[in-house]
Amino acid sequence: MFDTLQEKLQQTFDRLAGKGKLAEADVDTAMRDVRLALLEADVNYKVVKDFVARVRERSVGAEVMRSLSPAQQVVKIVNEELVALLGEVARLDLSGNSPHVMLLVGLQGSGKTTTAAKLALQLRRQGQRPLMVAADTRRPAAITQLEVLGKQLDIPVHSEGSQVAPPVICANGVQKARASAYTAVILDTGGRLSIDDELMRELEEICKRTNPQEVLLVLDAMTGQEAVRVAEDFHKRLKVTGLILTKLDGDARGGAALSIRAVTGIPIKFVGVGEKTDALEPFYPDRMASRILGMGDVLTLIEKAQENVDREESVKLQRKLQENKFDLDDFLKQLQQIKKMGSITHLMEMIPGFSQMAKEIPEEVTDSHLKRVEAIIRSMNMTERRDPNIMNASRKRRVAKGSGTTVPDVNELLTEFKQMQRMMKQMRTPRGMRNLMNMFKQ
Ligand SMILES: Nc1nc2c(ncn2[C@@H]2O[C@H](COP(=O)(O)OP(=O)(O)OP(=O)(O)O)[C@@H](O)[C@H]2O)c(=O)[nH]1
Ligand SMILES: [Mg+2]
Repeated sequence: MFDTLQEKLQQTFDRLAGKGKLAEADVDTAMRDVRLALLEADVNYKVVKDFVARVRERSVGAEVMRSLSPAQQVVKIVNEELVALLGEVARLDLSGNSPHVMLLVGLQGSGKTTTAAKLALQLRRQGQRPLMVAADTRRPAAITQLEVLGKQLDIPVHSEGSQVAPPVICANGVQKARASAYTAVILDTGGRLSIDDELMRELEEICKRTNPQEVLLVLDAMTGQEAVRVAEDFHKRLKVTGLILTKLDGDARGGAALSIRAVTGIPIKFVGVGEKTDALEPFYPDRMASRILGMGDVLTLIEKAQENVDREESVKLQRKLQENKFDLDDFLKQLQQIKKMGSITHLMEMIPGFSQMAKEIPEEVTDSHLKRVEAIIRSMNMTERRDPNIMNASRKRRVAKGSGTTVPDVNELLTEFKQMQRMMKQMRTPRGMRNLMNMFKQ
């Protein structure tokens, strides 16, 4: 999902990450790249223009936070603006008396019938009793398609063949729902290759007869700006209450998702992420933004760091790393900062590439391991912490006793620390860091 855009933005941020301080010129270059990336992703021209202007203004004037590097701040601002662009969390309106009538509309092949089934399944999982209505009488196989899905999910379908007019079928469906205590009715309507007057009149008639609580416009995300135009046209004739963007799983660009809310003002309520009936997700702007930025939950991580890590302290640490003077006492300080941020496994889960690994390590293991490490370092005196090479047999025995561990435990820590020092050397360059990450990914 959104692979191309993600890659482009990542490159932009990588270039920024090399900079200690951001000059206005750096921000300008970065914003030019962001602008290009968004335009290539087929985001609406005006939306891009406003977006970049907002990010630029905030980045240049941003008050410098102690805990974030300037580049991280730009990422944070881009993220916040993406979330704002994507809109708010908007749920289905299930208030008032049942049955709640949901009308699905959209062009041919956009995913209405599939989405009707997906939606019915979600509603049932929420404790509703859904009824689906087959009101697409134009395409011969359309009714069967919905009936097959209904059987598969064990959700009833109301149909009357293809000779009855769709508004009548819909009205009867709602009537039946009322009589049989169904709590939600999902109306699957026919699509057209393009919007025409006949289709619109039919849909208006259905609205008049069934008074739907939700008019959900189903759009194929892969059609990009075309989807945005379709949404505007539908909205002129019907009061669309929400959008469902389908085929996001195949959408490498993301143009529709990023523009549609800003251009039409209609909230995205669900996204379709696959052909299976459970591949429908409620839409969360914040999660979508982090997906676009390709950062797992790195942003949450940045926020945590912002709360807990003193930037001056980390600059000092960085200098030590560069001069290769990182010792066990620094290590202890690092551990304490990490501890302040929460459990290590939880932190790892938020870093892309590490999340899989984190799942494989039971939490008790890492956290109890950390406690032991901390106890051992605390039992060492400052000279030992600064130069672990002086640790001989008797010193090791003393430390093991003081920390309630064993000599093999102490040995293990000293070996680990040596390995870590070696790794740190590699991490001093961005390239080394990337190699290291790739190593973990494999
Ligand atoms: N990958 C993927 N495919 C989807 C998604 N939603 C729908 N599809 C596929 O898109 C195709 C068209 O879906 P339909 O549900 O038949 O579309 P429709 O809007 O009902 O089409 P008409 O009834 O002809 O107007 C089918 O092959 C679906 O499996 C999705 O979220 N992801
Ligand atoms: Mg259909």
